[in-house]
Amino acid sequence: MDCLFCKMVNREIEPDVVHEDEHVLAFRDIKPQAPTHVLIVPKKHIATLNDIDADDLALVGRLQYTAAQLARKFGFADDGYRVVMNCNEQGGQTVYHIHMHLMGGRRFTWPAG
Ligand code: DGP
Repeated sequence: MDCLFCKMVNREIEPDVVHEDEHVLAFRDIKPQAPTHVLIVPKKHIATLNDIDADDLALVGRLQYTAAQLARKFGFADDGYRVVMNCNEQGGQTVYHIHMHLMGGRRFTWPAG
């Protein structure tokens, strides 16, 4: 399958990994939007948030759990941080394998652009 994040999961491309377990890989974003910007991806290929099915609920929860664990590890859990999941073209999705952006180390504004 010609999916960038599957290639990272399979190590055809070597990402800068910050966490890995049986179900999830987390690595640094190539174009960081914050002092720490990590992408948390399920090892299972799911193209968009619209493609999540009932069997994936624990997996999606694991993405959020991993984000909170990493926020603690990076030291910004208490100060605060931003998690984002973009869906489809108008949502700003550019890689069609779901991923959670975890960004920390600066103040974020709202609403998002
Ligand atoms: P999104 O726009 O939500 O689909 O986010 C895709 C993110 O993927 C974007 O922040 C940039 C990042 N990205 C794209 N190509 C690469 C790559 O080759 N390596 C890494 N580490 N990140 C990438």
